[in-house]
Amino acid sequence: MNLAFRAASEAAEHQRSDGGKGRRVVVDLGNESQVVHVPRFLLFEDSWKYFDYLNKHIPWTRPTIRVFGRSHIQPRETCYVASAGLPGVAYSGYKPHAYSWDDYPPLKDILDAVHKALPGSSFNSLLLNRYKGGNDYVGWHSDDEKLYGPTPEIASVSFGCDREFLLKKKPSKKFQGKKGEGERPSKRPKMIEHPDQHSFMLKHGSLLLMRGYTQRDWFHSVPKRAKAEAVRINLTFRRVLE
Ligand SMILES: O=C(O)CCC(=O)C(=O)O
Ligand SMILES: [Mn+2]
Repeated sequence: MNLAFRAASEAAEHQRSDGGKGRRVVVDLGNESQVVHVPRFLLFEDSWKYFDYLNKHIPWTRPTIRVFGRSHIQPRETCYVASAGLPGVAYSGYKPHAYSWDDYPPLKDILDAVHKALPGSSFNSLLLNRYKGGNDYVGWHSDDEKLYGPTPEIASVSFGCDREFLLKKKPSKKFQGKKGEGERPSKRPKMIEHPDQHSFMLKHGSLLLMRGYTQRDWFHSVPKRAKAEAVRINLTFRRVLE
């Protein structure tokens, strides 16, 4: 798809609530997958206070993980916080210790703000990531673990260095459409064309929500960026099913 067409079609899919602060962009990825981007979710100054607190107080670790049968040091630091009594989370052969919300009270304030911005949401766990520079990254993956259910909402709040967040459609397993026999082109329902890659610049104090079938149908990543020298902290709030 050429870039001009892509820009026009994305603009048509976006709903912009207002032009300034609190602007919310809803991107329809097709097939009941959506992303909501709120570039200025938290106030700039408050966001630096959260950044400094998290940078200093979270017990960051760089665990060894297994990818395609080989051990690697995870290319970013991490920590996990969850409500008591939830089933444990595991990814890439690593089972993080679940810290308590009570240990880090500012996380509860951020969680409250997320719940307020997303009526009906009720997150009970949080994966934190710290990218110490442009060599730290998260590769292509989806958070499609069974314990999040078939249509998980994942709310991502970012602090510090701006980093690009990419979404790429998974290859489809089967041919999904069926041509009606003897149907004339003019009678076919109008199809909205959805690009199969998207990019979001996740800025200091921003919120990005993935919902619907985004984890089933799309991969996401935060690639290496030589010029992103400063530290970035990202929080992904999730709901573990009980
Ligand atoms: O850092 C980000 O923006 C995304 C992190 C992520 O995808 C994850 O922790 O699963
Ligand atoms: Mn993820």
